[in-house]
Amino acid sequence: MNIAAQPPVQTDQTIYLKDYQKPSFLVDSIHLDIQVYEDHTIVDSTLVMKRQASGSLTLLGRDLELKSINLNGQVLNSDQYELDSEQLVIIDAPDEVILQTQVIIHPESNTQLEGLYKAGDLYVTQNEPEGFRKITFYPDRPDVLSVFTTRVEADKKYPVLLANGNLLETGEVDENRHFAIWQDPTKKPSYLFACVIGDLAVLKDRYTTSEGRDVALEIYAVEKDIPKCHIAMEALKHSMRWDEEHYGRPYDLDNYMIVAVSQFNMGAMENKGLNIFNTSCVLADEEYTTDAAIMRVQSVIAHEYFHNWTGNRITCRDWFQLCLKEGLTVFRDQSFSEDLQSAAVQRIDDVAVLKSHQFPEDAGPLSHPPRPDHFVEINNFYTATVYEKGAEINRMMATLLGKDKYRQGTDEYFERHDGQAVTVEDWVAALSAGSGVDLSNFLTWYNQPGTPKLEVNGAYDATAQTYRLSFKQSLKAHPKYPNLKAVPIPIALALFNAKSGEQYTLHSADLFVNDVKDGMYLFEQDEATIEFIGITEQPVVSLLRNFSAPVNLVFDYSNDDLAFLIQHETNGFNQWQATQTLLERILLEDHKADTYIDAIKNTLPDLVNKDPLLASRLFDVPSENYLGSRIDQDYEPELIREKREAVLDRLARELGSFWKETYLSLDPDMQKEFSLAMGVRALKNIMLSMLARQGDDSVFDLAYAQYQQTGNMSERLGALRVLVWNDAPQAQLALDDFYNRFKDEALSLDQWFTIQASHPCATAETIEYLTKHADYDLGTPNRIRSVSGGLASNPVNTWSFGVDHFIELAAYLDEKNPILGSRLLQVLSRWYTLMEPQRSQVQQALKALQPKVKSKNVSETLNSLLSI
Ligand code: B3K
Ligand code: ZN
Repeated sequence: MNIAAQPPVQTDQTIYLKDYQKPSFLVDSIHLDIQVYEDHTIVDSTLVMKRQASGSLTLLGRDLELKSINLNGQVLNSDQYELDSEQLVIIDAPDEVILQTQVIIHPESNTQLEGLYKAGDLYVTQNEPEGFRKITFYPDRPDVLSVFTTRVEADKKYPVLLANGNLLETGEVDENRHFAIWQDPTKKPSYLFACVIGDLAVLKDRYTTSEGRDVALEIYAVEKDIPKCHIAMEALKHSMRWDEEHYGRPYDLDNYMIVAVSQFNMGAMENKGLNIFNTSCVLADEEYTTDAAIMRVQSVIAHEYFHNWTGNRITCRDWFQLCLKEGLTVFRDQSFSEDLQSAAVQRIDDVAVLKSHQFPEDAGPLSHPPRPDHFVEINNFYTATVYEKGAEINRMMATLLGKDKYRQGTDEYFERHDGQAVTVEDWVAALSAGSGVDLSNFLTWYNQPGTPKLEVNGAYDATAQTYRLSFKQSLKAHPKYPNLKAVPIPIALALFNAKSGEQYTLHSADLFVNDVKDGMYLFEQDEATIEFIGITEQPVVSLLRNFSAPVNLVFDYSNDDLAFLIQHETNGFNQWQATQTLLERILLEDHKADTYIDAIKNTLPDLVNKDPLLASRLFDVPSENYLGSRIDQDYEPELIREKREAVLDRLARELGSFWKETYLSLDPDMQKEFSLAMGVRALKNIMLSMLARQGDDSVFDLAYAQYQQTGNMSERLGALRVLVWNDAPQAQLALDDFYNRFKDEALSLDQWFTIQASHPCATAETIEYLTKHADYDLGTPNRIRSVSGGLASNPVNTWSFGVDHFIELAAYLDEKNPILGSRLLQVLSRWYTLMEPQRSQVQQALKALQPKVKSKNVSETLNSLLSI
């Protein structure tokens, strides 16, 4: 039997949250038998199912060649089921069903990196959100949980055969082929199924949980990369301990495996007991990867591990609830990372990502609530809004509750819902019940798009010695989401005595009954006012300390107030925020740079020695992309570049000999902790680029010496960047040297591509040279991103020759890898803010792409981009 699937009848492809229905059948168990051959793979499956609601028995399947189908022991005739390219519907299914199917799939030609695919010589899976239906027919939705038993069979040239759970049996089929049988005792949804078949080496360790369970830890990678897996292994053990200590959650299986894959669409995947990772998120080594990459590895290892409880044991009822697991797990990994380095710097880095990615997303055509109420392609909703804004909502609730009540709330969530597929409402209800604090108002945050504008006014009455703050919140109207409501906004604040620099102890006036406890005010209405008494001198207010809510703050600070905060604020995050606010005024509103320069001069030289990591962030000047995202019309990227360059040049000039003296005095090897050494390395690289701005050519000798003498990738790359971006005489020599040193190290070589693609003066020819290079590979997302991401970091280039690059790439990837194609197209999402004629030119180019695209992924993104 060989049955060709018919295309489904085309209807509106939008799926709505309001249409959610319970699955009509549950799956008690699934037995999978996956036999891999070079030119095809055979998948046999046996599903034991029971009816739980009325409705047809529908199994989802895509790109499957159905070879046989058998229900309760009887072969089914073609009039007993309906098959199209998306699903298999069994007509008149009884209430208890044992369904056996055999299908043929083609991982060897699967370029979409979804389902089972071959990456080099390695077979791996990626099933979240809807990849499992490309492996076998199944009710592939997260609220169908089942016990999986998996037999994997392959040629012996693939010695490693992995699947989720415990290894039950291994054996030979014949002299060339072998098999392994795995069983996962925990019920799980199909998106968490994984298997891996290949020739890999392994790093092993063990961990004993707080319950005394002895867990075998294994990280699989190609042999030469095993030495780069130690940092990930340490991070894994650290995460396991951290989750026990902070959330009371021990690990539940006897093994935990991680596999490193070089061709992967995103960072990593939390498959139960068998995580699959992009090499970029598991391999970490000072010689080959940067400090930022090392920090990312640790946070992604933690993130995927934390999913074991927030995502796997308690999963999502449907994909609209994605932020339930992602928002919470990001908040958990951010908290973990705050313990690894300075908490203030971690917060700065997390907020910088939020403001540069999520805020613009939420202000443009791709805006959606953290929990959207409709989608066409769920893969398009793994967004900064779902992840980062989702994390902020959890952070706000956790901050408001405080440590103990938050823990009571999360304990209640795990107690109530372990083993279930739940909703955002379930989470907020459990957190409220456990803590005894009603948090139901926070649901509004999940259901509305847009970044709230928080307008605050301050008035000091010297005679009465009072300081009054008035608050107002508003949201931009959204065509698809009317009825926007006020949200609860926790505002952490402090008042400083402008004369002495001392912080006031806060007292609310009786007149206004307000709860400002521990420097936190919860603003829940459209408008409100609070007043403080006993304010003896003009105060400077510091608002949204630690970025206590994801809002756009509008407060009429004077530049002197901001300079004051740079110098006196004790909250490192708000100290950084003051530098950024001041710089935004200089760069976007043409304020003079003098106050900023003076504040930096007064603060930074001291801080460089006291807290090098924080000091390195206080030198941040908002990126051209971020500044562009603050402009809603007539945006001219060149103008922003000019202004930004002018401020940086001035900073370079005004601090004179400070740069060189500090550069020569800093030594990362003298630091006791990794995070301090990381700060010193970041500072040294800043100093180098400032020296280059000073026009002193001897900087290139310093940079070249740093490049050659170091064994550390952050130092080597920092130096290389200064040489290449300044077209130094040594630039080509260093680039060639870098290539020769690292040509067999894919992640390092990615950096070689990025540094050239992100050259501020890169041209269409630069990009052509890189994309035609022998090492460029359209089958490896990391390599594509190394060029496209580098190009995208320069808006001047992106909006000129970059437009064709992104449009051509989206057209190519539409068929080959639509998840990535859709993602890369989003780089053009702010086209409508450009000054004419650029605006119309990009619009025309996007419109011309419309008739060419076929995938739901790319077409949904393109339609949204053009709908503004
Ligand atoms: N849950 C996965 C993301 C899957 C993305 C599918 N397009 C990784 C993570 O967030 O942990
Ligand atoms: Zn996640």
